[in-house]
Amino acid sequence: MNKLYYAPGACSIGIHVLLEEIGKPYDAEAVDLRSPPPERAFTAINPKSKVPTLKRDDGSVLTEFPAIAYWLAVTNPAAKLLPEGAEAQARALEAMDYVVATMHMQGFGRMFRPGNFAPSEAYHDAVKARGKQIFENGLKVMDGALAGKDYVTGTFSVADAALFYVEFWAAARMGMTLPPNCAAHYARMKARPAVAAVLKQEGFDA
Ligand SMILES: N[C@@H](CCC(=O)N[C@@H](CS)C(=O)NCC(=O)O)C(=O)O
Repeated sequence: MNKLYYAPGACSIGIHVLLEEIGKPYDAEAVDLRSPPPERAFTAINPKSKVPTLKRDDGSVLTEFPAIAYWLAVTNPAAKLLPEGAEAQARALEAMDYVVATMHMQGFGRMFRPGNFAPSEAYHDAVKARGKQIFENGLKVMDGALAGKDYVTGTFSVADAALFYVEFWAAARMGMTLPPNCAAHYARMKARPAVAAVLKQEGFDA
């Protein structure tokens, strides 16, 4: 059985949603990210000490959100986690990469861990402000991508699971107002039984 290592409310929530959408049994173990990586037992499983981490049936470990999402999609075709056709699939991967690499790592990364970008505290407010700018611009880009559509590529895909986790951070954790198409997408995602189940499992109100 696949086993997801996650932290409640972390980016791993997107992979948790995909596992629920697939509907096959899986294990999930919460990891405490508060201690420094060398002190985490979990570091022995994933030397990067990051969630999401997926330990698969054969014991091998897969890391990085886009790689896990892609692998789950191609190994579970019945769940239709990728749209049909090369163009739509490329668009799903494009959106997922933008969410993870830019909105999360460059945007939220600056807001939550300014010390990773500038050792001197004197620059931390400026780093956080730049992170917020990157994140808000990301929301604008994704709002445009959603225009006239229920999901990023029209039908639900891995891209929506990625977009959901940054929408969740923005709306539920930071109290930000989402632009209209993202707000509708976030509501639509929360109405999916898989998303409601994951929010409950991770200890959040749906
Ligand atoms: N590039 C990684 C990012 C994963 C990541 O940054 N995860 C965060 C939680 S949202 C984490 O595990 N942080 C723990 C730490 O930095 O010590 C991915 O795509 O999976």
